[in-house]
Amino acid sequence: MKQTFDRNTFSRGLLMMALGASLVACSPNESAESNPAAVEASTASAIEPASPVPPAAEVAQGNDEFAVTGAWVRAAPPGAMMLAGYFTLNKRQGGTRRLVGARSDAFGDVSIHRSFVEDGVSKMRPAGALDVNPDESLVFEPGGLHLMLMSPKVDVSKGQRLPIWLCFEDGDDIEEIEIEFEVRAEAGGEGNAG
Ligand SMILES: [Cu+2]
Repeated sequence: MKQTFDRNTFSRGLLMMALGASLVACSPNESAESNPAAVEASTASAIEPASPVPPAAEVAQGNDEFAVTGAWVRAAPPGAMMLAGYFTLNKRQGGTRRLVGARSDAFGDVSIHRSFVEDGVSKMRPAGALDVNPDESLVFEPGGLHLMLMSPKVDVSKGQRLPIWLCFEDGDDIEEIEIEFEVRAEAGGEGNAG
């Protein structure tokens, strides 16, 4: 199977950095107001790492344990039988859990794939179960991990929202978490003409 390969890796990396920075920025700095020097230092450090990326107004989906941001499906021409979904998954609390699959009534089949380049040709294969570790982002992005979405049963044109369930190992059970994916031309979303 062939696919077009696009390199958003750099900008996605910046986004991850920004997400990381925003998490750190949540802790209040109580000493800043009473100490002018501290204000200056904290302002400088707050601006520097975040500046390449506009502030993400995006609300995380998921539950108390898993946070999912940037969930989107790449828009495809009418009649396309193969689409791809992307998102960033973070562990909010608790230890390592395994992402074992995904499913959706909107598609005939959903699986987790990983793209790679071999002899200059972009290929992909099933990724198997993936560990989700605390303090680590599991990033599904063009050219890397993706949800392989086969045989759409619903309208998958731009602007549509599709429910996809992420399946996590939970002892002998599977815990399923519903995530809403937006169909977009490219990552970035609102205001991005693509
Ligand atoms: Cu694939």
